[in-house]
Amino acid sequence: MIRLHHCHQSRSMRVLWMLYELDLEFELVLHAFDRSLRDPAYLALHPAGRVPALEIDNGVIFESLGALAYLAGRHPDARLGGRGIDWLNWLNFGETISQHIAALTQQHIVLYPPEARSKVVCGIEAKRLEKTFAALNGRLTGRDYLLDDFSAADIAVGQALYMGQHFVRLDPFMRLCDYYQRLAARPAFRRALPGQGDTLLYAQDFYEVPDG
Ligand SMILES: N[C@@H](CCC(=O)N[C@@H](CS)C(=O)NCC(=O)O)C(=O)O
Repeated sequence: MIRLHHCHQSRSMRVLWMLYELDLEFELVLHAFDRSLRDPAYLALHPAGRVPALEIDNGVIFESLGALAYLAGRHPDARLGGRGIDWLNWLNFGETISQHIAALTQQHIVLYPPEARSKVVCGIEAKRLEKTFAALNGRLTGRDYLLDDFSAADIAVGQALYMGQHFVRLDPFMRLCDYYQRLAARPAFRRALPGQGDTLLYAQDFYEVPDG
C-alpha cells in the first residue's frame, strides 16, 4: 500500500507527479494547509507536521526529494533516476529554489496582518529566487532537460518553477520558459495540479514585492 499525504500547491506535488509518472496505485490523503498538520496523528508520520509524507514499504518518507530518489530507485525500469554528480546536484537544486518560495509564501500569504510583511525580505528573496532561475536557464543551454533525458530532477525543479512563478516571472529566461512548457505538457504534471473547486494556497497568480 502506498499512501501520499498532500496539500495542493506545495512540495508534495512533486511526489504526486512522480507517482503519476510511474503509474502506481496509491491512496491520496488531501490535507488543508493549516494547523491540522500539527495534529498528533499526523505528527506521528511527519515529525515537523509538513507535507509530503509518503507511506510506503512499511516506512514513511517525509522529504519530497528523498521520496523522488526512493521511487526512482524502486522503479529502475522507468529510468527516472540517475547516477553521479549531475543527478544529485540537479535533484537537490529543487530545494535551493524552494527555500526562497517558502520564505516568499510566508511573507505574502501566511503573515497577518499585512503590515507584518517585510518589503526588504520580499525583495531579497525574490532576487535570490530570480538568480536560481538564471542558473537553470544557463544549465538548459543546448539541452531539453536537466540530465540527458527527462528524470525526477525535472520533477523536483519543475514543481519549484510552478510555485516560483507566483513571485518571479519566467519570461526573461527563454530557455526556462520552453523547458517549463515542456514539463507542464506532461499528462502526469497536469494530473498533479489542483482540480476545479479545490482550495488553493495562492489566491493570486502573481505577488509583487510590497510597497512601503
Ligand atoms: N524539505 C521538505 C520541506 C517540507 C515543507 O516545508 N513543506 C511545506 C509545504 S511546501 C509545509 O508542509 N508547510 C506547512 C507548515 O510549515 O506548516 C520537503 O522537501 O519535503
